[in-house]
This record gives sequence, structure tokens and C-alpha cells, in this order.
Amino acid sequence: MLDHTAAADTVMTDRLERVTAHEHPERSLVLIKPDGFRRGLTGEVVRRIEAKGYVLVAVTVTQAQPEQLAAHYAEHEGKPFYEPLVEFMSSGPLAAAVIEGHGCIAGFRALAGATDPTAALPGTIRGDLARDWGGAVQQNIVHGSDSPESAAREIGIWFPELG
Ligand code: RTP
Ligand code: MG
Repeated sequence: MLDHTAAADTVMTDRLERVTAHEHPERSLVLIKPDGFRRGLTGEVVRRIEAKGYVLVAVTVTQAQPEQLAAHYAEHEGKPFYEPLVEFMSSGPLAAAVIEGHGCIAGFRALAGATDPTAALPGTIRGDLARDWGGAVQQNIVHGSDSPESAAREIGIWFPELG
């Protein structure tokens, strides 16, 4: 019993040290898109994030509002896949998460794999769990911020209380 408690304390201390050892650990915004949520893959994505060593700061399940998607995907407005993308992202609930850890922006993008699930390498989230369904937009399970500036902006859209 004592041994078990000591082991649990060690794990907790290690976790706290990882979170608090640096003053400004990097954060990224992750979305488990409606295809991933619908298919029950939220837990699998979170498992991979935690197995990599990143820490969950916040997680929520929500139906994306039009103004959130307009802000989130402003850079893609006018592109051929924009309207199908907004429709796809509105097609059901999604899970949004903020993750934390040094290098987690690039690190999560590496976990996610290439945008096109056919090209995404096995071992990545998109390579293992997504495929091309021949639609107007790629349904590729996850979104991850692509820069510190994007992360700050996107966290403000999905978690205004953390912005
Ligand atoms: P994300 O923003 O979702 O993390 O994905 P990404 O950076 O890898 O890709 P991005 O270029 O930002 O595109 C945003 C999302 O739009 C859909 N898409 N479909 N030609 C297509 O069918 C196409 N191009 C883009 C994908 O869902 C992509 O993740
Ligand atoms: Mg992107």
C-alpha cells in the first residue's frame, strides 16, 4: 500500500515538474473534427497526445458555431474547399483541446501527419485512422495549430477563458 502510494506520488511529481519546470510552456489548439468525434476516436487521439508526453490543459465537446469557424478558417476563405470545409466542420459535435509542452505545436503536427490522409504516413493519426472518401474536402480527424501566433488566436476562439 505504502509502495503504491509512493509510486503514485513519484508519477504526480514528475508530471508537475514537467508542467511547471519552465516559465512559458508552449500551447497548441487541437480539434478532433466531427469525423473523428463521430467515429469515437477522441479517446484514441487524446491517448496519443498523452503518450507523447504532452499535457491536457482543457478539453470540451461542442457544436462549432458559424462565427467560430469563420474566424478559425479565415486564412482559407475564398479557396475551393472553404464552403465544404465549413459544412463538414458543422456536421456534428467536435472535441476541442488545449495541449501543453515544449515543441507541442510542431510535435502535434507530426503526430497528426499530412493533410491528405492517403499521403499521411502510417503511425500518424491521419495515416492510421483517416482515408480519402472522395468528397470535396479532406476529412482528416484532427486539426492542430501551425504556429505560436495561430495557437494563441485559435485558443482565443475555442477557449475564450484561456485567451
Ligand atoms: P488543419 O488546419 O485542419 O490542422 O489542417 P492542415 O493545416 O493540415 O491543412 P490546411 O491547409 O490548413 O487545411 C485545412 C483543412 O481543410 C481541409 N482541406 N481539404 N483539397 C482538399 O480537399 C482540402 N484541402 C484542405 C482539410 O480538412 C484540412 O485539414
Ligand atoms: Mg491548417
